[in-house]
Amino acid sequence: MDRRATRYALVRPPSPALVRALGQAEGVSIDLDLAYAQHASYVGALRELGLVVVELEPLDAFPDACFVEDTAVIFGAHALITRPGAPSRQGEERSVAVALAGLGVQTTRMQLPATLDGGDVLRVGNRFIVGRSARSNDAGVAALRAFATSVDEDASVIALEMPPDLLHLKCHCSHLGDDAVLALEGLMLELPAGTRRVDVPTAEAYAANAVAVGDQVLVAAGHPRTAAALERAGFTARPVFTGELRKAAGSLTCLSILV
Ligand code: CIR
Repeated sequence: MDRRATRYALVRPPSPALVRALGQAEGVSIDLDLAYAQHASYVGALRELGLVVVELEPLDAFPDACFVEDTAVIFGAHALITRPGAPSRQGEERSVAVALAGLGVQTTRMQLPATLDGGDVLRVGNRFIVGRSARSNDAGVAALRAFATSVDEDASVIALEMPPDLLHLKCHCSHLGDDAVLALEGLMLELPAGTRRVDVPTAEAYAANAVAVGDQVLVAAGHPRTAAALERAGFTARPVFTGELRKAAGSLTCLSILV
């Protein structure tokens, strides 16, 4: 398997259309200026981790386009370009595919009737755990399996049924490198032997989605018990504020694709 270090972060700033993004609760409104500022500070934090940030153009025709993670699954020098599960998001992936190809990533396109959101895919080494959700269907899981095993014949893909009220698997867990995960306490995950697990208390569930680069972890601000658990496990927790993006069901990993 390709174990190159992460070098690039692909991001897309929100456009004014963000106010129409999916997943907003009744009566909640997004402050666009604050959303732009929080996105910019997230991007700044990625740069501080030493990543080269590639910024895609905002897409006004796609209110959810800043949540780039859902459009691609990276595996070493390869990417599966998804068909996002929400019809209003299908098409976001086109410019992501072009940008990834420009970085030298080998891209594979997912075909009808498959749908899959990158937010449903947790990878630990060459094991993929994928949420079967309202966004990611059986054909999407099969396409992920075909992709993963074409890159590494020993790769495995395990599907996990998501409860209807959970948008994505990674709302409740995230990858901390090839041998560790951050996960909501009680979440059952079939992790490879030897994987370290850092548990997130239920009261801080939103913080289970974090972005790790080496031993540095961007974690949602205001979740001190999760930050402390990460520090105890040897990571450095770096709080970032994404409250306005959270109003559109966004968390931290969804705002970037790490290559
Ligand atoms: C959506 O519902 O598709 C967006 N409003 C939020 C997507 C969040 N994606 C992610 O966490 N991977």
